[in-house]
Amino acid sequence: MRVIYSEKHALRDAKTELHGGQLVPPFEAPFRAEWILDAVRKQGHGEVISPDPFDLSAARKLHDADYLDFMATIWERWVAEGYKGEAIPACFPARRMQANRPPRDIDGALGYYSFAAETAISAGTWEAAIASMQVAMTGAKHVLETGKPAFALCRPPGHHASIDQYGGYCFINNAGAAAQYWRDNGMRKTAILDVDFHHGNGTQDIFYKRGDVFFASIHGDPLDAFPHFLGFADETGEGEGEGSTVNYPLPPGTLYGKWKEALKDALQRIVDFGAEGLIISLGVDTFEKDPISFFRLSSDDFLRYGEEIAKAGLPTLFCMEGGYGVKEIGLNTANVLTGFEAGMKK
Ligand code: 7XA
Ligand code: ZN
Repeated sequence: MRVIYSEKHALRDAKTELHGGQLVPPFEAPFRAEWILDAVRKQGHGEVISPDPFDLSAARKLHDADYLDFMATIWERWVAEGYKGEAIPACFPARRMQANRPPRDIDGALGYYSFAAETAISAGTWEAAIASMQVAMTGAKHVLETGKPAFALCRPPGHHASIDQYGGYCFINNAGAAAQYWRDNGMRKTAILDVDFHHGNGTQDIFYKRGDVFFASIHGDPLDAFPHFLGFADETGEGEGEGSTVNYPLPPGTLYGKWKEALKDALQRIVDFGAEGLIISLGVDTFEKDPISFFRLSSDDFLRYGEEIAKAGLPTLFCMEGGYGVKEIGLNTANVLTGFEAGMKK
């Protein structure tokens, strides 16, 4: 399978994450991409290419202009303020406050343009985020031109980045940019299936009122898992998007059997929708040993579900999202791709 990878991911190298009341080294760190790249090469998915230099025009159709301007300038502003640490939000527009006036003050702006506090902005973050979007879009281009699958080794991930907020380690919605590329280049309907452990709140937000991009997400019940405030089963889309969002919140301890039922249902819904292409938001934090999640998938389960996805028979792009801490993140990612290729041959 064609793999798209940019060394610029390493520019995203924050030193802090707010976790359990402490500033710890971030779970979302450069070694992740290296481990994953090694493993996909080991399983023979070795044709690795660099991304094309896509500009932000697709991202401008997903994210508000003022959000993108904020992201492009926040680190320089933070340094100019004289702060010594990394940029972390601390004050948010919560219930019964007004969320319609972007503050001039930098602390206010950080809270306005984010939805959570774990993700610290550091030097190079924005450049890496743009490269990650380019990785996804280059994968989308490859799939559209050849009809063959591709793996976009995106880092930083993207599925939490909403119309106007970053968080959950995400800044630009990479899968969304890939879908937008397909839409802008002739595909009438497309689908994003998010199999990361965490709900893809950003992707849902972006496409919630659109009828051209179906969004399905299988994830830890938000009552028990980040991002906590979106991803419930009663969220089904709005306006033109009514019926084109589906959520499968699942409880702590979920094993592959139950998870697979959701997967099969989601794939059927995507086929019924008439999607001409499929983007998988591929997080491997559903693994039983993931340090921040609570599903119980084994390494073999990743092979099996790769095969299931292939049964949909759609041109498919895999975009990397989460998966942390343990060496198996590489094996599990490669297993999905290997399983998918095996499924294509059946
Ligand atoms: O898919 N999203 C992630 O893997 C990021 C989750 C961030 C959780 C932070 C909870 N303190
Ligand atoms: Zn995740």
